[in-house]
Amino acid sequence: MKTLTLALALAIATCSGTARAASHEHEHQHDMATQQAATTHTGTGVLKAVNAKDGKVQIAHEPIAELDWPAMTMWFTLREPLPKNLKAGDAVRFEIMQGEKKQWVIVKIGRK
Ligand SMILES: [Cu+2]
Repeated sequence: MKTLTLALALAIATCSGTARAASHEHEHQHDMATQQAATTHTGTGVLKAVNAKDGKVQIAHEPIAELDWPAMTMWFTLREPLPKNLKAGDAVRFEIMQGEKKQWVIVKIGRK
């Protein structure tokens, strides 16, 4: 586990350094082990709006105790395209993790 933690720390350090230097969209792909080691948080809420072009969704989410977040409506970045069966108005359950630029990224989303 120590090796994995070190690898993750190095990956994060490398990532943020590159992200700052590059003006274009950062396209580095993490390997599977890194993704699974990163902390995700689960939330539930209602899908309010979808911006497919920019890969973002607006969700009125319920409180997320782990993050000390109250209920609120906010935009999240999608790591992958939104599943085709989801649309505005649907109750959803989602998993988020903090991205390289500190934005919150949905790594998994589906109907609640
Ligand atoms: Cu929020």
